[in-house]
Amino acid sequence: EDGYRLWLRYDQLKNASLRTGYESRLATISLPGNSPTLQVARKELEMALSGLLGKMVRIPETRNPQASLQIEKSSARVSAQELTSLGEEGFLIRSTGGKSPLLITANSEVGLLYGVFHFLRLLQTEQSIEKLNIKEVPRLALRMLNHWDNLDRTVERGYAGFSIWNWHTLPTYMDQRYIDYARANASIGINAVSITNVNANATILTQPYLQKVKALADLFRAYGIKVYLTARFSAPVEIGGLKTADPLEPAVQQWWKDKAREIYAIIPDFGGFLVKANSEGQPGPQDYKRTHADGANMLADAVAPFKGKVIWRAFVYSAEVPDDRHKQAYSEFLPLDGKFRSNVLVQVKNGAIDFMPREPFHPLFGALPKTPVMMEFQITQEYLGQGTHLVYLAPLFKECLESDTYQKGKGTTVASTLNGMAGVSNIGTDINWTGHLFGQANWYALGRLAWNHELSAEDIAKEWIRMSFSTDPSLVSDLTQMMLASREILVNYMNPIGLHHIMATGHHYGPGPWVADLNRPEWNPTYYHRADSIGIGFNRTATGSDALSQYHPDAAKKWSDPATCPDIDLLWFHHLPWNFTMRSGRTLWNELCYRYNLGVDSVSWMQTVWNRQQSKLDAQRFEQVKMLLNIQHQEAKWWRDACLLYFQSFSRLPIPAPYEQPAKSLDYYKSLQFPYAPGH
Ligand code: BDP
Repeated sequence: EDGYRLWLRYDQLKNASLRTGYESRLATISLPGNSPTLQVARKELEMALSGLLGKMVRIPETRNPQASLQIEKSSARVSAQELTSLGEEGFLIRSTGGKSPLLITANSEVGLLYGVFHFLRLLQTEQSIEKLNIKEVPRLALRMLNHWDNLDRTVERGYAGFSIWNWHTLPTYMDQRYIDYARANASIGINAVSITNVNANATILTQPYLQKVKALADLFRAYGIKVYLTARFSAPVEIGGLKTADPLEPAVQQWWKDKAREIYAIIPDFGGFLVKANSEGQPGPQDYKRTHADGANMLADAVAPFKGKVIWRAFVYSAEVPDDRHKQAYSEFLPLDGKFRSNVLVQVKNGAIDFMPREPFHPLFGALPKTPVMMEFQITQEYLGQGTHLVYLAPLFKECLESDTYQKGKGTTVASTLNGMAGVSNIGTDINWTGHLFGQANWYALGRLAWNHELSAEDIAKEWIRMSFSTDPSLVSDLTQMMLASREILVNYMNPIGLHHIMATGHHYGPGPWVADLNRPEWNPTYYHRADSIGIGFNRTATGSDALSQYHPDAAKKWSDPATCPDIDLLWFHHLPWNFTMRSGRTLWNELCYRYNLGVDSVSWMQTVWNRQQSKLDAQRFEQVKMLLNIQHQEAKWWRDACLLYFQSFSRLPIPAPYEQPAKSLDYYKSLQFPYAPGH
């Protein structure tokens, strides 16, 4: 068991009576047609049922009106009204019991494929299929993975090996991984993938590379997945021979129009461009004193005739250093609301800083009523223990999605303001795809939540565990508890009480709260925690940077006063004295000590939970996770000791007696170097 099969394992069901029940209910299957998508659906069903039922299952291409499972487009057994309500990608699974056939229907073939995967999930998780009436319609039209993969196959912030795209052997050699990748994505409803790094390389837009991209797009089409590319804003200069990339320059506009036509001639359903501009040194319209809207609209006009989209990222940096980086994207984009073409989506990270273990939601959500907005989550764990820590991210995703922006009155959740959702991929060439086995759950959760943000983190965890390991109730319950707690555990040992961005420089691996020598002030951890002899935290209220004013007053209210600000966000919004009294009755300093220690102890608890399920787990995956939990435990201690020692140099207070005292000196922790840690 190396984890390669992800959640699509299809081993024989252990419960014999359940198996027999399924077998008789699925004795004959009608799935007429042989289009690429239907062939994919048929093959998946054949493989899955053969595995789950432990006997060879073959499904003919012809219609069989007597079959016990009917899979058909726009079924006459369903009212026209009901069919309409399914939209383009929704599906219906219905069984009325008795001898009447089971039905999977949808308006499109991809909808049928989604229905098939959903149905298989029911079998994998051992649900009854006797009386089903399942109607699923995706909440968001655009459900996307963003790969930060470079053409040399390194992956920015990738911790699972190299890029799965082998640009050298494409387009002729089609790796089996591409197929399994598409299956996995289709099984959770991902319908778009951007395959290149946002720190873009214009070479991807040249003919030889477009032919390689075409090979992937041709394969992914059957799975309902559209391919997007990142567009380097300066491409007209770098590969087009122009002197400028000014978006208002007609020659530049024409270059992009020609490029779009060239791409669409090769990939007729090309999704469009994802763009990072004027951010962290990337070129952009501001290089020519134009706005983000000018840049986005130029590209939008180029792809519009082909129904393409432009996804423009709001993760920007201005040349001048802002008084608070928190305010940057909002200040830049708010005045542009209503100025973007209709085929532009603005992609906003979940929080205003950068994929921290915990961030309040980004103030742009709900603040751009005239602009379609997409969520950008990070699945790869850049700031969350990278490839070595077990952190289930659905609670983080949910916390943000359910936050109330109040922008259209109470209950305007972040989720309700979205037009799409993207996750920065954690996929690489590692045998189990994601490095840490539990990273698979984060890929899975992103897809499931993009499909339906109302699913609970717990239900998603349970599905994933049942499909990935087993349906044994004690195993499911233990692993679910561990997964649900894991994010808060990491927050405790890394960034408790609203602390953020105190990671080491560049690679962001391990603690570096002391770092103060980077070029831009807002790259330094000291900028974020602001520890001094009086206290710690970033004052973002009206008496500080006033980032709070970027939120709707009703959303900001609870944060504005330390007395009402939830503990989890306290030092995000306030600079408080070391002896400030917390809700727990502890002083702030003692609470910090408590949280860091709780984090470490909780990793021990995760180890206990994992170890006690050993007999129900296969040896290979058990050992792998066990070893990684050992690392996580060591690193949690490292975080605790390094941070407490450093903050102690300001608080001048003792680490209370019950807690383990740091093993080494602050200088020791500061001296640690990681020259080969995966970074940029
Ligand atoms: C930061 C990463 C950097 C990315 C950047 C981005 O450290 O590698 O290029 O985000 O989102 O989190 O563009």
